[in-house]
Amino acid sequence: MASSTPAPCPPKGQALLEAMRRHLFSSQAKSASLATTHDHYVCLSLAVRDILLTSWVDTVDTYTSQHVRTATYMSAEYLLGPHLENNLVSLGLREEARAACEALGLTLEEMLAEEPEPGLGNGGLGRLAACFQESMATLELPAIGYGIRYEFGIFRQQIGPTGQMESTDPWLARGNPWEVIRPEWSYPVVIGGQTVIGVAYDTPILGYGVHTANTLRLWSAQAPDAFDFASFNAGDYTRAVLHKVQSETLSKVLYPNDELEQGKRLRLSQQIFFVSCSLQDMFRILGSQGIPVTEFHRKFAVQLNDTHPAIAVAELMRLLIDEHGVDWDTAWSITTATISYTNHTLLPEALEAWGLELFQQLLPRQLQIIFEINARFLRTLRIRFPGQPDLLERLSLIEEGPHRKVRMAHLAVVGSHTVNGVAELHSRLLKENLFAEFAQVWPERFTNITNGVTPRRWLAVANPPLAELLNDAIGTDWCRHLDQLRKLEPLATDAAFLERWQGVREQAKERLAATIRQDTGVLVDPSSLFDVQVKRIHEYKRQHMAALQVVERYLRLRAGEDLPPRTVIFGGKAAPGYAMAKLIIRLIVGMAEIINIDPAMDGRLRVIFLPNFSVKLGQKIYPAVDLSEQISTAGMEASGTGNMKMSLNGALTIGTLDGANIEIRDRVGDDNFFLFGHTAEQLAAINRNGYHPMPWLENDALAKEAIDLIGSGHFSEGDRDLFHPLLANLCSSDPFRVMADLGDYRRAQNEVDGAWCDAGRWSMMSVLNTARCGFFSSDRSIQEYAERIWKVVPVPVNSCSVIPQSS
Ligand code: KOT
Repeated sequence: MASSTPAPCPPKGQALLEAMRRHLFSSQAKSASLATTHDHYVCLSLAVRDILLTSWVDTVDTYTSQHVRTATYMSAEYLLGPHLENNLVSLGLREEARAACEALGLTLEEMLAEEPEPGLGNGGLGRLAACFQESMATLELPAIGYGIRYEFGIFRQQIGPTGQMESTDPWLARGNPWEVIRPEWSYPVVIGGQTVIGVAYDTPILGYGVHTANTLRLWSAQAPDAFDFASFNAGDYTRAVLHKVQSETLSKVLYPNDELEQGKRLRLSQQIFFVSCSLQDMFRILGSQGIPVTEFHRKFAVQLNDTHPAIAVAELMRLLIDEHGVDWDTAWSITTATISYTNHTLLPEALEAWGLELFQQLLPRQLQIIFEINARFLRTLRIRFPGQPDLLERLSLIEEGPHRKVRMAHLAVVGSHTVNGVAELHSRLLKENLFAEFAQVWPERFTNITNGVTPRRWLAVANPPLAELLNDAIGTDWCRHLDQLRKLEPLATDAAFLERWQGVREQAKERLAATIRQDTGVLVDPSSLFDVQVKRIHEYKRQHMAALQVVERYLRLRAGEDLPPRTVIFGGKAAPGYAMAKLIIRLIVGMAEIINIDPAMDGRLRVIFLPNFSVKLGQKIYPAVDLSEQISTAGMEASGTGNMKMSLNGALTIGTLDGANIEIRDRVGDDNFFLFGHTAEQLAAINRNGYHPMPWLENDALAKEAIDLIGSGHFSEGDRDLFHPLLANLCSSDPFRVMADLGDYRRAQNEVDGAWCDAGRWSMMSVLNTARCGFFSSDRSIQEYAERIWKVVPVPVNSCSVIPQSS
């Protein structure tokens, strides 16, 4: 531990310091001489928690005494990221905490580095849920987040010579100072005839600069009776603990598939487990406030985060009818008045459909209810659309055929009053394709709410130098009202401001360069163009197209072309069973190995694969991005949210007309966005005529050369077979239309090179990206959900704890 003269501590810092010392004794049971860095992290977290507890308790009291209408968000995933710094920023105590740490001879950075992040999500969907929780608290909306307390979150990724290697994420191994167990709020769930108990673990979600601290309630599975004494007494110890082990497996691990459904028994069990606990908890709250169950829909709005919690439709019906004695018709009006559903993908492989046999085994009563819902639904359809049996079959909740299945998306649509997509294009395609016929039946049910990201974590926490520059230039309001960033526009041509802007960007890039060196051993030049694609590895996101572009650049540099220096940075996890995605990682790693040591590159090209992309790592990366790669096949990325984080932090986007890219470009202006590629409509037309990549490839000598170089084993130590599956796929079916877009992608990349050479112009474009991105705040998204879907209004919390103004 560093020893230094204690810095003078401001009063609130002094209070934190005293609380840390107290917790070292009372919570960690240690003397200062034995305390580890982790002990100090825990003490600081507990000291911060002590401060926010007042708000948390007061928030619950306010909501309870005022019988407020409450939004509940049901999500199988929450990709929260670390809590400590976010809470410090929300409380306006970051500098005070820094001083307190320094008084103990520590640094705040050391403390922050100790926090394991709760990685309870795969990617965009889980991260969105986390941004939404924070925005709901900041907007002072009564809300509860419900989910699963996975003991192991998303796997940790290491990168070796053979690509991705996975290991477990025991994020709870050293305890979790941010949660409170509530054993008094436990509920039984019957799955496959066996009862499992869900126990509530609560985490406070603090709003920024307000007294609201909402609750994220995650369920942990427990066996009802830990021990089967009959078996134990009969000498069969293994059998005695079997049920306990089986039960607790339920919340053991997060499924690591992003946008791929595997139809596993445990997965369906996880879904009913957390959905049933959450709904039972809502009934408990109703009861405790003396509200009749027939008022359920007036007390609660339930938002389904994709179809993972769609079983809620049947489970709410079951609880109303079987447990609370409500008749079918009343139960159905309550259910459909309560539930709404957000769709996050059009990819067919992500659509959940559970085999009837499995469903029958695990959830026979819920299946019976689904059949009844379906029978009544089909009856109304038959009356409205007589003589159209095909239509009925297509809309049915049950997929017919040799393996009959329950279609969870259909259950969600039928059981909801509102269905939304997450960006304009996505919502339109939902209505035109996936749910076209549902949209004819219920046109008013479908709407769009474009995603957003929280400016607190993704600007104030991730990029303090930029936050400070903004505070100086336009005041501090932007953090709660991101539209205020507009005030930056006139400064985009102010030389003195641009110089400070450049300084902020350089700092971020130097910081990332240091991380890259630490994590990969590679030295990169912070003055080079940082070209970044970080997200889950998926063929539709086309990391392989970016990789091809890098190989082309390598060939051009070797041929003596003069191109401005670039550092191309990739990061992201591949689902462990997704061979093609893993092969793409392997290609990037293979390229990096050769290119980074090639003297012919003369520092003009570096390729980096940053291992274990996470919220924590994202906080270091997003502020340092010059060029944001958003290159999915048009029509495939529902929205994207990394695109927003990068643009908000001053990156320029190279992207297709896909997801929220379209809306980003509309706002930042087409001069400040590098557009390329076919539109979704153009691709649909190409598909109708029969797509083949060869004609595109035959006219493209550079692409051919790049593919040949990869095929020659240049990036795989002479192994010509390794990348064959990837290359053969690109040259035969090319399902994601890489070849159709590659030429235009190259043209746009050349434009990027040209623009980068005019540093002044680039800076101006960078400022305009930040200035015009205020729309993409998750506060705006949540405001729309609250007003248009949930009909939930802000309820300010008056607390006796003092919230200092923004830091
Ligand atoms: C995963 C499994 C089933 C259904 C959907 C998914 C899914 C979708 N997981 N992540 N997404 C992403 O969600 C983000 C938030 O809406 C979007 O920005 C992104 O485009 C989706 O790919």
